[in-house]
Amino acid sequence: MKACGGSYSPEIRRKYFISGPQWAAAYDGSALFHAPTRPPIGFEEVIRRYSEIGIAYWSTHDTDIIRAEMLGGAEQAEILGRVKAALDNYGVRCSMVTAETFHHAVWAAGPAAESPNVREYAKFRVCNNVDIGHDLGASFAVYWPGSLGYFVQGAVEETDTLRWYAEALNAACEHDIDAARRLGRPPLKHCLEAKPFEPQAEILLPTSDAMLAFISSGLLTHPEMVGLNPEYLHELMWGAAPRAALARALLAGKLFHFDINDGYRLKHDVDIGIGLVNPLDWLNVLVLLRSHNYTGPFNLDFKPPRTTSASGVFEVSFPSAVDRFITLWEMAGEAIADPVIKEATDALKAGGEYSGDPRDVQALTASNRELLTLHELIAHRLVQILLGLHRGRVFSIA
Ligand code: XLS
Ligand code: MG
Ligand code: MG
Repeated sequence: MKACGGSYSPEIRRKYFISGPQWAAAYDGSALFHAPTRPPIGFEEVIRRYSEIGIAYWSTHDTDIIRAEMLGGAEQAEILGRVKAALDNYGVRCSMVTAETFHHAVWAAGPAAESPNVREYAKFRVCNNVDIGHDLGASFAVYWPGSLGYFVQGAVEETDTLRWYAEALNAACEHDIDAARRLGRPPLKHCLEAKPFEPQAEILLPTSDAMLAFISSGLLTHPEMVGLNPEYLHELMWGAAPRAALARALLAGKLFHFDINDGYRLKHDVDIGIGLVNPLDWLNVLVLLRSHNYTGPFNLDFKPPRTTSASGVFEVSFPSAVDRFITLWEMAGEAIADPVIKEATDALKAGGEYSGDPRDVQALTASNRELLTLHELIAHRLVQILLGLHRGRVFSIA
């Protein structure tokens, strides 16, 4: 890392609303066909290492820190006490909590299963998650309904399942309204996170757009409390342009939280660190978010590769991901202020000079013909900014 250079100090890193998930640092390398490659690690160590790196915020699933059997009991209070002590001790803040409704065997038929008892349990879990969030000082609750779907067709009735899922979210929002009032805190921002496939074969809310429709379907009692936590790769996985998906969320006023990572189109959820696969697309995503004053968290929801060692997770994975984010964010600022891009964009917006018959299609086309070459010029300029060519970086050719 020293030889690579270009890293930012922890003080600089702390200026950004970047959060490190408990589960990302604790990912041991296991997968369907893969045994773990790293030993387990607890929250105290993760919070300490995040603090050293300069990751100012921490996020967690309920079951990342509290075993399912202990949730809501005396052990929960004891563990949360230790979490708060670690956060205080290392100067890290909890930004987001999320209820795990996909891993445990109880969710075999999902959080909105046919069984009323399982659905009651799901309500307990999301309400308890709200309590954990307030206790830890979080501002966001995330819901990833990855188990809301099926493997085999015909047994699951989609409209019932979606109604039942809405009931759990309604319970969480109503519980939150009471909790917030009681505690004198603002209610949490409740964020839905879509993924098009995995772990179910077919998912009932597979994209951020499907979730926007669900939020305004009339099924939610508090749609104003519910927004999105898009994940960069989850949009790419179904073949979307992540930037366009984010733009639709921005227009709806629902871009609350953002999971950042990278990967490949139409593949499984490889959760690679931000900017290692699609740095140009990432630059463009951040140009959009900066221009629209997005102020929510950037949550490092990636998985340190199985080839990275336990110390490499904190020596390489996290600091390098944070630093690529900061560099791309600052480059996005450069792109927004770039005089060439600005002049080209202004010219495009002014349109070709033409004052003849407004329905003369030939003349209208001709008046914009030269101007539209600027699209490609802008794209070239963005690549120049990404590669440093705009600052005079050149290669001498023998
Ligand atoms: C899984 C999701 C998950 C959520 C939180 O693919 O990204 O990690 O972000 O449950
Ligand atoms: Mg995620
Ligand atoms: Mg993912």
